[in-house]
Amino acid sequence: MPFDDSTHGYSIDRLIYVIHIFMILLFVGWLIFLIYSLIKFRQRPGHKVIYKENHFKAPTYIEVAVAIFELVLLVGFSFPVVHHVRAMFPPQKDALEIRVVAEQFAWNIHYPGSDGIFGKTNLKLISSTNPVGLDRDDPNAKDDIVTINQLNIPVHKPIVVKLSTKDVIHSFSIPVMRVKQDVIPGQVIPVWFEAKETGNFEIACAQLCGLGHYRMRGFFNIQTPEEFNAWLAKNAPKPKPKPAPHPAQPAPVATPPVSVSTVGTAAAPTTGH
Ligand SMILES: [Cu+2]
Repeated sequence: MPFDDSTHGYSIDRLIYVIHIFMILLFVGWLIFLIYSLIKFRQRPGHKVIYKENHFKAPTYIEVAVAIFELVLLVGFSFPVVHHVRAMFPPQKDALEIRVVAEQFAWNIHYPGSDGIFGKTNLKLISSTNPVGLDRDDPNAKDDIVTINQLNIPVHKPIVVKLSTKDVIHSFSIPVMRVKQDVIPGQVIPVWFEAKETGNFEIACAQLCGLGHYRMRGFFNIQTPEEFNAWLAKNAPKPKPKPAPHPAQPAPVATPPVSVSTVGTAAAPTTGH
């Protein structure tokens, strides 16, 4: 298992271990039975095949025991984990909400900025320099931060990531957070996690989403709250510089218009001779 840095990771890991131990037991049990049958019922002189059904009690008991154990796995282990990880979202006031918009082939990561409110986005504003279509005229958007393939979070704080995609199905995967969620066109899917320790890790796209799939490697940095705030401040949009007042200058001397036909043949000014 990869390093587990999330508060809920142990419950997922435990479930995976229990299922694997159970599968190993089943595999070994069936293998022993298969080898036993191959030897016991092999063709040999003095033994004839009997085409008659025999009813044994033992297989029925074993089958029932396996079914009961699977039910325990499902109800006792899986349901609580799924409930905790997928339904018990942290209260909004305690969590940091981040939007992640997937596209071929990048993760666009949108932070609400210091006001904690996401600015409006608009499909029509999406461009190569504005990958999430943020409306910078919206007052709430003024402090919003958008990064590409760079997800920074503070440690010991619940993080809610709202996942969406511009094009195809991607899969948002952070192994150290035990998070893997398909990102579906037309849907906004929330996931949450909380980091236990600081460190630098990676985001992967876990669905083959096209030729550039491999490029959807993102960087996932878990920072101390101080480092995170400093990072936010560093990446905050700079206020637009006010246009400098026009200095009182004489109007530039208008150059005489050059007609198109003379451009190629116009002689260079002969000043300085
Ligand atoms: Cu992808």
